[in-house]
Amino acid sequence: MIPVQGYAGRTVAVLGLGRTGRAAAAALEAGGARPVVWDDSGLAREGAEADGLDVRDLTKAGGFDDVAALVVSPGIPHLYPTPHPVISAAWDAAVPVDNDIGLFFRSFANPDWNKFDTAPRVIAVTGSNGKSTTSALIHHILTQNGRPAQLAGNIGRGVLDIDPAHDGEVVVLELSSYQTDLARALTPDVAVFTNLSPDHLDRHGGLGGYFAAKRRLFAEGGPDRAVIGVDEAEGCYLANQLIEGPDDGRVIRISSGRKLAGQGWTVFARKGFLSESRKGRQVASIDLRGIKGLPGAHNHQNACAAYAACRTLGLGPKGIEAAMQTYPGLPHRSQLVAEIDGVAYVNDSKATNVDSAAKALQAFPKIRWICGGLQKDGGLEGLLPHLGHVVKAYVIGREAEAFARQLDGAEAEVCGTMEKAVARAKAEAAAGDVVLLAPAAASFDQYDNFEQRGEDFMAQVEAVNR
Ligand code: UMA
Ligand code: ADP
Repeated sequence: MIPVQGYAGRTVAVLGLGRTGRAAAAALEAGGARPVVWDDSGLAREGAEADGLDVRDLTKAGGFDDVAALVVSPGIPHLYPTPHPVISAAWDAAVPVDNDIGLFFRSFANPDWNKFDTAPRVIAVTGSNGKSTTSALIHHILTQNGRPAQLAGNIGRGVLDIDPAHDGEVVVLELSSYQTDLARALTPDVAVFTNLSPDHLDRHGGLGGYFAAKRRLFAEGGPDRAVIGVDEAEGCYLANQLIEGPDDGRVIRISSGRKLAGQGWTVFARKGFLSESRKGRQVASIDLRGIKGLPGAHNHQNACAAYAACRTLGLGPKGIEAAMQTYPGLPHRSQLVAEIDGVAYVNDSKATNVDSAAKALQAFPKIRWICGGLQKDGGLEGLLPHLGHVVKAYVIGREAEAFARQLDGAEAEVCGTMEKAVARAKAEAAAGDVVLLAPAAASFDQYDNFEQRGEDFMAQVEAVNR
């Protein structure tokens, strides 16, 4: 754990008692602060009390009287669609609101570092899609190349939960827009922006607010190096804002599909080949096509981002390539679950928005597509140009009929449940087909989360192939 610095002897309020809040409370205590905690769920409060935490009703008048700061979990709205009442109360009491990421950046360095040969570094990864894959891939490449590394953040581990850094260690943090928006300190050594497409718009008051939240990672005085995906206008704008001139090597532009020109430092992938250029000359290339853990152009974008981030730390192209070959992939992201009678079953349950599903639909040639769930703002129009590889759609979810009606140009069968969708897809699939779960929707209408949905898919695949 990283003991939180700066609050010794003071009371700090913690709102939300999931992974973030629990780790924050423990880290505050380790740094000598007195955490007082609150959660809207009675069950969470009972659990905290049983573990000896000091539960305080922060919604009551006077709840912030002796409080130095409020630490908020990312799942709790701090501004849109409406601020959580405890956050409004902190504002009224003029108590600074922060999150675990802000505390982390102010507490990570410690006096032990004076004895280190190599100062620890932090790589932070944000973007709409590909954050987890890019972060996990960077972590894998580093460890395979003998560099000590830890992985935390939105990928599932509270950042304050990691161990204090060793000599030369690299901490890889996946950061969501919820996390970058609220943090009062954001100072990674290397910051990565993968791409931008609409997601979580309700929490940011629209696309502009969503982009502004992610941009905070690159604010003035921020990273020494920035790795920026320039496949959308927002990335081009961001990269341009950071450079001092055409050959500014602090900014590495990356692309999947576009040959990047110019004198700067670039990494791009085209037709399955990654290419690195500096000062207008190619310095390395990698054939990505046979890498099992990174199928499709979207994963090639992630490969470019991870490659660039590792290059900033001085790793060589050959070592990076060798590590990519052994990248095992993450569950629920382009995960090959089974290959039976020439039919592949791929679990991409994490494709919860239109852009990520569209990318998955381009990664395989003949697709029996399981989709549907709780639709996000913005509709499904963004998917329609990418249905060319879909042999047939099998639609699940409570609103399956309405979802299916929007899939103009693809044959769609309303299945409702995963059980039926997998059974129907299996019955109709021929050798060479891919049965792909890439829902383009959130899972909450039928499941607790995307992981549970992916696990159901895997269980049904096993059941029909038994
Ligand atoms: N809570 C309230 N009031 C509310 C909402 C929630 O009291 O109005 C309480 C809940 O009762 C619960 C706690 O807050 O006890 C949960 O907090 P949380 O939702 O922030 O969950 P954590 O367990 O702390 O997990 C968070 C991230 N969750 C979200 O951003 C929603 C995890 O990302 C992250 O892995 C973890 O911190 C560690 O950093 C998950 C996620 O879904 C994977 N992220 C989104 C995404 O990837 O799309 C952004
Ligand atoms: P995040 O952590 O940003 O949600 P993940 O690596 O978990 O990203 O991938 C989420 C989903 O997005 C995957 O299921 C995959 O379909 C898709 N995806 C992965 N990388 C990219 C990318 N670079 N661009 C677009 N979609 C992607």
